[in-house]
Amino acid sequence: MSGPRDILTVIRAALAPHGLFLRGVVHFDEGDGPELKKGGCAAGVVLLGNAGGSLWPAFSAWRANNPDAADPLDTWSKLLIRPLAESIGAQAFFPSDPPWQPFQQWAMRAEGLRASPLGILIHPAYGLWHGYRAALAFAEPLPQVPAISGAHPCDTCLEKPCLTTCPVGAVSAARFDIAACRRHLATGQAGCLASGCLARTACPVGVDYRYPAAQLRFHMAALGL
Ligand code: B12
Ligand code: SF4
Ligand code: SF4
Repeated sequence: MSGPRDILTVIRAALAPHGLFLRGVVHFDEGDGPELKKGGCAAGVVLLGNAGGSLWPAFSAWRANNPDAADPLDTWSKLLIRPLAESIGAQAFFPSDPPWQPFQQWAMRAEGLRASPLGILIHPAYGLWHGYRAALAFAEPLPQVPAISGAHPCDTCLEKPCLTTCPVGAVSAARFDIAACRRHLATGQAGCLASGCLARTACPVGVDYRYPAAQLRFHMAALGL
């Protein structure tokens, strides 16, 4: 039987070929974790996600063979992660499934990240170019995984170009105006739909992790729906 540290090794090994990573581990006080189907609350969750375009080669190869799949990125993630969860006695939660689990709060606790003015969490290395694909919840306590240490990049970014680049002013420190953004995307003429959110792209952190053009188009099409 695998010990807790072995479980993290098993998870890392199972996901690496698909461009997904173990992003961090959250430890809950008794009763604070998400409720489990088998009863009780989780003692911890393991966050899984992508850094930069890491998932794109595996995902796009799968998609080429499954062109009609609905919600393709969620479907692909579930096909990979549900069997893994079952094999190691975990329950999988997915970020887009209602009721929404607090993935960003979990990521702040697990990885020591903070929010950018865009609402997206910023990572010191990956910048705004990362995301979460699932959380594996366990009834038993999990091993410690160190959080990232270091300064919050936005604190030392004096010009904050992410707040001044949106062509329709949809982005402000107070809120993200999704209706204004979608109206703009619906015109189809702007750079955003074709080459990604200009506000996100304006950030100078993590430029080497910027998503490949096809992935940017895929996410923008989903946001514009
Ligand atoms: C609903 C939602 C949206 C809504 C926002 C509505 C709103 N005001 O909350 C819309 C459709 C606008 C949206 C857009 C995007 N989203 Co979104 N979204 C979510 C979702 C599914 C639920 C958020 C929620 O309410 N959670 C429940 C609460 C209890 O959890 P929480 O951790 O406390 O929630 C935090 C967020 O709500 C955050 N927040 C509040 N307002 C906004 C607004 C935006 C734009 C974002 C990103 C976060 C955010 O503050 C909360 C406190 O920390 C999450 C996944 C998830 N389960 O959290 C993804 C999520 C937050 N989104 C994500 C992303 C990447 C985006 C987009 C960049 C996607 C894209 N296609 O480009 C855009 C942002 C565009 C931009 N210009 O910045 C990522 C963020 C990853 C990261 N690095 O932090 C998440 C975690 C999904 C994932 N799979 O990784 N999103
Ligand atoms: S442009 Fe500056 S303030 Fe905006 S997300 Fe990037 S580092 Fe943070
Ligand atoms: S996608 Fe374009 S319109 Fe929407 S918030 Fe980003 S810069 Fe603004």
